[in-house]
Amino acid sequence: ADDAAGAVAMLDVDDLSSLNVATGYDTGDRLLGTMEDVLRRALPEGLGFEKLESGRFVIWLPSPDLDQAASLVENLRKLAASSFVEVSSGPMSRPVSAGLAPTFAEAGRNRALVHVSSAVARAKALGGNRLEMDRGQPEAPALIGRAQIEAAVESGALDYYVQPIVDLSTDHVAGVEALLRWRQDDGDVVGPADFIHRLERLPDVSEDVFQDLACRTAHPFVTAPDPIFCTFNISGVILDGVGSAGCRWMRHLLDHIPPEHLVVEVVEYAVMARPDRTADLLTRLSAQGVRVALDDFGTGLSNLDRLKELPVTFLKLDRLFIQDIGRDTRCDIIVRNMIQLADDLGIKIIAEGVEQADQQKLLTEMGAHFGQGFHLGRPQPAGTWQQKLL
Ligand code: G
Ligand code: MN
Repeated sequence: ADDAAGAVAMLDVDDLSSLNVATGYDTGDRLLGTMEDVLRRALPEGLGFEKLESGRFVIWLPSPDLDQAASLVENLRKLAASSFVEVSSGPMSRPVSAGLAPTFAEAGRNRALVHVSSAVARAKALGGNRLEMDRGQPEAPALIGRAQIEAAVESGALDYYVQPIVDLSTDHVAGVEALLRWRQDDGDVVGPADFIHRLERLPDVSEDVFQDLACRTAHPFVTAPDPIFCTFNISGVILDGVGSAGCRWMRHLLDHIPPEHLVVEVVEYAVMARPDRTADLLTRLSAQGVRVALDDFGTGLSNLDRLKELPVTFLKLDRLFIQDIGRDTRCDIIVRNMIQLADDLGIKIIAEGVEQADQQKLLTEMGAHFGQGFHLGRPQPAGTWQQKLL
């Protein structure tokens, strides 16, 4: 019953967003369009492919023989990687990573996509521009369905933790960041990075369960006699403009939580993936009084134009810069100037990863507005911080 029925291949352009940054937002789309044409012409008779919303190409193959499929997929990968678009500086192309995995009739399409995505992720981790196979089966991570989510929420195993964000000038807790946590049967507590990709469908079928959980978490903090703000991370997967899952999620929260105590944290790559739609959504939220934080700022593809265009209230300075302040002069210079830049723009810095007292002291002296980190308070179940803070 466990015999592979066929195979699935996936092609994914390496670092497409850097192309958009370098040459304008539609270059990536144009390049994907060219690849689509090339693939359509190169595919053997009878084989179809689909282009996922994320810009990845998926090819379903009727034979389970991975080694035989590998040479076909490797050819397609090379063709895609040699596709190019013309921009002002000349032809532009990008390396392409590929994955290949078996499909199992009874496991369905999603299971196959989990396997092949993990093969692509491995290809990228190995430097990209290559094909990796996932032979799948035994220890494949099971998909998580609605019943399982509901049971985990019911038992309290799946819940939000919160971590305080401290006003460094007064030492008072100004807000909390809500962090989704799932206690496993073996006692391990894992974060979304460990299970998001296993949800049955994205946006998940249990969207409403997550919405209720978020509301219940924020409510005590934002309605206390001395209310503090609550921040939520919005994943790039659901942040896709007005009408998206991210938008529905925010609307639900706003039905229950006063906007002035809500903050949404977005990471840069999420903004990059859909710049126009994301900006539109964030602008609307901001007009309603919800504040926006740019998360993990300073790593990845930090583009200062985000600060020019987006309605940003907080800049969360990545802990990479905080961990060496006081020891590495360059870090000090970067942090001090980031604070100055934020001040001049009317933006508040939240220093992430404050793990030691001397870091807090230095940041306060430098004029950083807020801090967050193990030294100031660890992420703990919302109820625990509720008792200490309210
Ligand atoms: O990037 P973001 O703001 O979402 O970061 C939240 C994550 O950072 C949480 O998973 C939390 O556990 C972790 N975190 C919070 N404080 C610290 C800290 O002081 N040091 C480290 N290494 N991680 C931290
Ligand atoms: Mn965050």
